[in-house]
Amino acid sequence: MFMNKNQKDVDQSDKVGSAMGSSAPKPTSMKGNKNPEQPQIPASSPLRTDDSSPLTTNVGQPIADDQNSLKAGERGPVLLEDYVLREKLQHFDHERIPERIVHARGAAAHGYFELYESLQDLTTAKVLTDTSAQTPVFVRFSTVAGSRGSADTARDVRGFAVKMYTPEGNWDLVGNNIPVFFIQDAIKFPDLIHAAKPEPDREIPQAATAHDTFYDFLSLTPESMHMLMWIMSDRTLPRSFGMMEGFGVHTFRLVNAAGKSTFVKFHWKPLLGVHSLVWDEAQQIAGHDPDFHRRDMWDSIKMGNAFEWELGIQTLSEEDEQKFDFDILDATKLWPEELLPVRRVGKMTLNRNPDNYFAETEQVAFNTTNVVPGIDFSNDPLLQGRNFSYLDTQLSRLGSPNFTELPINRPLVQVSNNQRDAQMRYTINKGRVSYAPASLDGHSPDEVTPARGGFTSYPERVNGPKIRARSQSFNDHYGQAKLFWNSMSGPEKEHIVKALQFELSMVETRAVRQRMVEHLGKVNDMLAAQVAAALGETMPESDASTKARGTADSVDGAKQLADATSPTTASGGVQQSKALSMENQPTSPKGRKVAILVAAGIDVNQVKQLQQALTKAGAMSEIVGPHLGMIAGDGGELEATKTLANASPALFDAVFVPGGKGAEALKKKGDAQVFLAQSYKHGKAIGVLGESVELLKKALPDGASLTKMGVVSGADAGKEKQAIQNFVDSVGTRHWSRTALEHVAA
Ligand code: HDE
Repeated sequence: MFMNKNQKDVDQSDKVGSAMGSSAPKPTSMKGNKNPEQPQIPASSPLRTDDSSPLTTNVGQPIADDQNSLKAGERGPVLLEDYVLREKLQHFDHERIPERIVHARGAAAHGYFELYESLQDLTTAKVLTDTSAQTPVFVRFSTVAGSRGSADTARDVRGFAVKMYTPEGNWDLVGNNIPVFFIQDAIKFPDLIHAAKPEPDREIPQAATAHDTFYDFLSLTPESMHMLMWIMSDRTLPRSFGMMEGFGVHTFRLVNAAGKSTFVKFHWKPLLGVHSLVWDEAQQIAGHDPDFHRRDMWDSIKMGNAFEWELGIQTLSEEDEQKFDFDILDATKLWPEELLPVRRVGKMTLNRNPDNYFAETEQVAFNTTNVVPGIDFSNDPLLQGRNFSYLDTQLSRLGSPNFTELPINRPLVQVSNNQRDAQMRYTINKGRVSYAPASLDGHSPDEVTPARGGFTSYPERVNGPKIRARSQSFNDHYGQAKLFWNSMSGPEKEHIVKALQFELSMVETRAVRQRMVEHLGKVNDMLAAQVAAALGETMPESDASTKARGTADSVDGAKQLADATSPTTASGGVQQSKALSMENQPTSPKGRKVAILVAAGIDVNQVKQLQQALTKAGAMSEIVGPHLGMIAGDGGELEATKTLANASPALFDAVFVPGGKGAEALKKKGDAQVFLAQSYKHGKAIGVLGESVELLKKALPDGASLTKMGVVSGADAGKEKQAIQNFVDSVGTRHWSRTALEHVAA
């Protein structure tokens, strides 16, 4: 019999789980799990092939000719007998599964989670108590509204779904990069998504909320106002998946060995800090590189820059459930960190790219009900609805209840129960018993008591009438929207204003625009006035609105907005929360990308020094030349990997132009000037040395700040080294207070 070379190593036994793809999480890293029954993943698997394998059909027959179909004569008709052709085309015809109705576009990576300190006072979950374990994880990031083929940088919430392969089964924390949600009850979710998705008659617009149906729904759903502030903020334009926070959103429970329950909110805090793009950049990137985020993650991990987050928890005792002026079961509310601080308890590292997009990233199936003993649900009505929805979705998406047997979805621990059969059953169970109670098989598998680690639901006392209603305590819809607005810096507020001006200007129905302005007026006068002004709508006269209209477009806009605050409610007395602003986030050049503009005659030593310093700092760079390939410079040659025609400044975090004669040639190039002007306008670090200082001057209008706020210029010979280091240090930072921004033509 012919045997594929990968097959010969494989354990061919019919033991449960004996054949998992090598793409599955590697159990070897799970130090804590000593279960002898645990399936061993073979180093190679019959499910995996590589390019050097002999070509076969799907049942292993060797194929001699895969280039020509079987014909009756060289010029004759193709024969139905050609099973090689039919198998290949039929496989192809069925190569897609239904895309996710939400979160269709995503990218994922493997990694692991390590706990800093045991949380045994709060929970029995091994993943949160065993500090010696390294728990494998698979994390999928996604946009919500767009289809699979849409662009990464659409203004949208990002999904942040974490699957942990723990010794007690899989724990899925299916969260977002925003801590709250649009609606309070799951029964409204289909309406929300129908309103956000392309309009059903015209299938327009793709991956965008800027249209009538979305704002029609929001304007009639005041509970969405807090979330609206978040989605109009820079949070929906992340610079990188690795520079986003993650949130479990809902209130969950932790339950300890004594059966005591504590409410908990989960957070992921990125070690690279939280950073964003600007809207203009995001739009350009959608054209230049729709795969921007997935490429960034792939390249970063490939070059050894793992993405890292700390797991944070906010906890609240059962006794304090009713302590605040917001309801902890309401997913449109966050717990201000000033009120309930985040305790950082562990670290997640993503350091391995998937082997196969479809087998892993597309087929991974998250489910909010995948919790482990010691973690339980609250009565948040949004979470309760999700607890039905995810399994239901996976059944229709993956076509069979056996999707849990796919390598990426399989837990690393033994699965044993009496469930059998169904489409695509992969496990070969042995014996006569597939029911319980059963004496024929020694009562195996048998239930596990809670004392021995079996999952048991927290016995919360529930008593109430059967009723379709919402608690009064869910009624405040503007308090935390104000808290968020108050907490933003001037430039962040300006970005929110501009986002709303843009989005609502795309709404054709005037009544919807007006309703939205009215809602904004309940958040902040000046915010509403500025949006109203751009829409040509009127606001009731007030001091703030008159003042705001006067400054709608002025240089001082951000400064004045910084002072525009509103007294809040539903926030436990916290009026402003530093944790909500991105202003004070750590910055570093790590994971950033720098464009180095060059032309013949450029100073090659400066480029080499810069590249060295960037590599040391964990940053990437590309040489952008007049053409691809070698460019002769002063002191050697450089290889250009991009050209001004295919490298938009939007794809880079900073730009550097070395000195030397080449600067003269660049000065004559409009594209080079636009490159610098746009980088300036978007607040990015700019480094110009020697002769290139003149190029920058030419690119910017009078009054632009040339020597500070992220512009590093070194005209003096001998000071280049310091200038290069200063530039590298500022690569991860945006400089919002630059002057003359509105005069920059880019
Ligand atoms: Fe989801 N959501 N969702 N969601 N969600 C899905 O499941 C749903 C909600 C989130 O990378 C679907 O497998 C309902 C909140 C992420 O594969 C579906 C409700 C949050 C992902 C579904 C919500 C999320 C999904 C579509 C309201 C943040 C992507 C495909 C009750 C806490 C997971 C799928 C991945 C995916 C239903 C609300 C996050 C249809 C009914 C709130 C990150 O089952």
